[in-house]
Amino acid sequence: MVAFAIFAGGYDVFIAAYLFNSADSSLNLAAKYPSGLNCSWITPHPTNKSVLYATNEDTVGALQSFTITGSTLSTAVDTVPSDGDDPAFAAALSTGEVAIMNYSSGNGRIIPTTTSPELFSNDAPVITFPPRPGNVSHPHMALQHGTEVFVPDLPLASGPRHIRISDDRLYILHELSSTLTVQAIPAAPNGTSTIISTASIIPDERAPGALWAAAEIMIPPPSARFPSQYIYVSNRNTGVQTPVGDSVAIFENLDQGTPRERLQLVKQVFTGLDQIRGMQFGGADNEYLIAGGVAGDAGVVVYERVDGGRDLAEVVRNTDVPTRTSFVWVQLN
Ligand SMILES: *[C@@H]1O[C@H](CO)[C@@H](O)[C@H](O)[C@H]1NC(C)=O
Ligand SMILES: *[C@@H]1O[C@H](CO)[C@@H](O)[C@H](O)[C@H]1NC(C)=O
Ligand SMILES: *[C@@H]1O[C@H](CO)[C@@H](O)[C@H](O)[C@H]1NC(C)=O
Ligand SMILES: *[C@@H]1O[C@H](CO)[C@@H](O)[C@H](O)[C@H]1NC(C)=O
Ligand SMILES: CC(=O)N[C@H]1CO[C@H](CO)[C@@H](O)[C@@H]1O
Repeated sequence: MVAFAIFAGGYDVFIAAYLFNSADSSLNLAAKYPSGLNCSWITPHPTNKSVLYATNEDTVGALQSFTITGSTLSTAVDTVPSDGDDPAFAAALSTGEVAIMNYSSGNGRIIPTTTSPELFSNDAPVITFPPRPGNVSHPHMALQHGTEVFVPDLPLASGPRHIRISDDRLYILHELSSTLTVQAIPAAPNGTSTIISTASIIPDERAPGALWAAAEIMIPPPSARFPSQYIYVSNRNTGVQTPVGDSVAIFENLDQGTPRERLQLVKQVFTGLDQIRGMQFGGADNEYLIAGGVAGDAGVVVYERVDGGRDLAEVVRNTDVPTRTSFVWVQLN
């Protein structure tokens, strides 16, 4: 038996804790732990699994820290302002700092921690990103790559939203065009690289009245159990929803490093969820995926990767909390 606690943030005033047991495929809501308003993004410390960070996605946002003991969560240990509006993302860096990006005010902070990872220093400067003509910058994520932090900025035509780096490649999921692209990692400090391949992530079975806005990208590393690498991206239909809900699209990058390198769709897995903003892999081999919608009332669903990772099989659903937007897995035994 393998048991997990799965913490889940969302647009509310609590972090939900679910217990997932793989032996009997059960997923139960265990508790709702109080947080600041709209803890839409939660993320673990990179090495200390008992420390959790959460954003407060609000006008004048904040970053909060919590400690995890088993499957329980503390009240907020520390809270520091993000010095901007609507931080929709935070990432703990290997340096002990926590990057938080203010989606609506085009700025962010890289906040140091002090004597322990849940205590913040409030003296970090505000980083303001260059505004686009007639618009504000919309920094949507922060991803550490060595000594650099990459920040996708949404207002460009295609709307880069979330990114992943794997095997010398930068994969970008574009919200406004609902496309996935792959390119070489640009050289530091201000390099650029050309896009090698672009693929639409929108399913062929298009709902009339759909408005697509891609959200999350995950690339679990290959393992003995899943030797081939696949790219999992989430669709969000922000228009008229249908009963089949949004899909997770599974891609592979074929013939990497050759002139024939290209992204290829493997499968569209329909979830019944409404706008999958966040999803996260869990388990020793990243064999499980939990996803939730930011709208509707479909709750959260755990999938198992099957067919070597080329497909997802539903394990269990829980609708106790109608919407959730980000997840952190903790293995309990
Ligand atoms: C934060 O929560 C409040 C109350 O639920 C809501 O009115 C507001 O729109 C939320 N903010 C965002 C950015 O969703
Ligand atoms: C993780 O952080 C907690 C809270 O600061 C601390 O008590 C614990 O010793 C840390 N664990 C490790 C392995 O550093
Ligand atoms: C600013 O960017 C956002 C996100 O890309 C877009 O929805 C909005 O229409 C843009 N506003 C203007 C004035 O271009
Ligand atoms: C990189 O670009 C930023 C923003 O334009 C600029 O402030 C910085 O000086 C550049 N760094 C180098 C080393 O060129
Ligand atoms: C500290 C800081 O830069 N705050 C800015 C946050 O964003 C708002 C606009 O939404 C600016 O007015 C603040 O100056």
